Amino acid sequence: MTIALVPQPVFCQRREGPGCRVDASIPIVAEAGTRPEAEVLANQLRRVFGRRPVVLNEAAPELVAIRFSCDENDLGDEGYRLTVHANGITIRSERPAGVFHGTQTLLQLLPQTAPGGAEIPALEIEDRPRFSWRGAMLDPARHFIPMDEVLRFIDVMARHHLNRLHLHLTDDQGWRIAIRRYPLLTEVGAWRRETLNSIGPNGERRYDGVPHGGFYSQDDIRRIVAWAAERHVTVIPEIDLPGHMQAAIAAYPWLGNDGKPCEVLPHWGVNPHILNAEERTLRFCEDVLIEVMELFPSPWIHVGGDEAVKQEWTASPRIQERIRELGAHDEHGLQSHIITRMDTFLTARGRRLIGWDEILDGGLAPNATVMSWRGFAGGIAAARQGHPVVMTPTSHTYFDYPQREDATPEQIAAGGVIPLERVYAFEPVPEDLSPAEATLVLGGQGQLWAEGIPDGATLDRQAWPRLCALAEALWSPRAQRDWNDFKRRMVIHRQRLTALGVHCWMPPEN
Ligand code: TNX
Repeated sequence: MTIALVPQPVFCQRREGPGCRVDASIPIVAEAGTRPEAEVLANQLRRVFGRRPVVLNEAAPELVAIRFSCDENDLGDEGYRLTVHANGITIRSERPAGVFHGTQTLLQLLPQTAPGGAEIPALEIEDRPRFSWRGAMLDPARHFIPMDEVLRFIDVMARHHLNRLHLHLTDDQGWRIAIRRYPLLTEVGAWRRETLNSIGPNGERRYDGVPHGGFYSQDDIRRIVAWAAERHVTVIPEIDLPGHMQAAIAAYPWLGNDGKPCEVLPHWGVNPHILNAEERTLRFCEDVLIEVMELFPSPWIHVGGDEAVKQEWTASPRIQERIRELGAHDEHGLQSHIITRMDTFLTARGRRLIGWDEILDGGLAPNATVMSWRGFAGGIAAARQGHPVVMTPTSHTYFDYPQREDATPEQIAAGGVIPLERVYAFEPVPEDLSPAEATLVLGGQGQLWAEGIPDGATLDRQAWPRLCALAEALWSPRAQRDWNDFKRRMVIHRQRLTALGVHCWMPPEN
């Protein structure tokens, strides 16, 4: 049997002697504290063996079993030691997250289906991540993503030790999270009349004439968060403000600058509508964040801050007066004032604000974490000011861009091609950072902006296998990265993805 793990563990060595035969009769013995991980593994093994192994709290030492323990002290929050020998399989860690990562590696050592059981060779793996933020971003705002797709996506993420799911829940084209206090956000804001589907020869926009929409109820959100938590994935919600808010302004025109009704936007691109800065509007943002915090236990709450076009603010006498009232100097100062107010609000409630790198403009809020998307420069600037950073540059992590050189000209125009090899070469820590500044780089994340992703199969082809390459860039030691070896492992790994129902795209030469 060829061992082909993605991401590549820190240390993996085969041992002399017989391996371990595993079938549905092998019990999982979960020490106190690891029962939830055992239940998830038992369910996943049901798919392999056709029958679910039993989960026990303890068992005689001579019983051949899959054993979990959490009493190591040198593996960090997420590390694990996985040993396979004739007498059984052990996964040891410091914490349940480590045990979970061990189970996901174990699944990669088994065939996708083996009703009669399978043999795993004797081996030893010791593993821990290089970065703590190994993320993916989904954009249900542009095209709604049904619940089962989100849950399945989390499963495949977890299989690669990815541990942060950023949900871009609101944008001009749709508001996707129910907020009790403002029901029109979803009654109105979750639905658009139609969607742009092409540009005509004279540059005219063509629409499909088909209404589009959907949203997650608060119960749906709780289900996503719980499903992710069982897989040690933290879900980071994003409420994008003060720009990218047209769906909310369509629902509540008093949030905007001209008070006139507008519609949920049916096309793409950077759009001039922006929130006003009245006290009532800032309270609206805080009210929304209160319900968001009730639903998402994540330490980080994302408030967007990107592409907030200031022309409505410049043109509005009322906003100019407001800038003076708040002592904000100019429009950038006003943006900074709004973000800093949200920062204070979140910090007082024990959370941390995170935003796109435009939150640097006009001065960074004191507790902010920055997602650096316009290259690495924003991340470097933030780290130099002592702020944590997640690297999300368009050059390596925009998986809405095509991955093949033969993409259509429109697709390429959207931002250029990002082939698998480029993702594999992604290095989140820029060389110009000092070692102390480098520790502020939490990791990186792949973005699946969904203007061009109308369904699950397209989502899969944009996401996979690039997220496999990203997972390895973020998990495995830098010195171990080896593109040719990765390509070889991917030939096998791709079959696993296919068996999981993932529409994985691979370059023709592979
Ligand atoms: C820029 S990245 C955006 C998104 C678009 C994306 C398309 C960022 C913070 N804003 O609104 O969907 O480009 O690639």
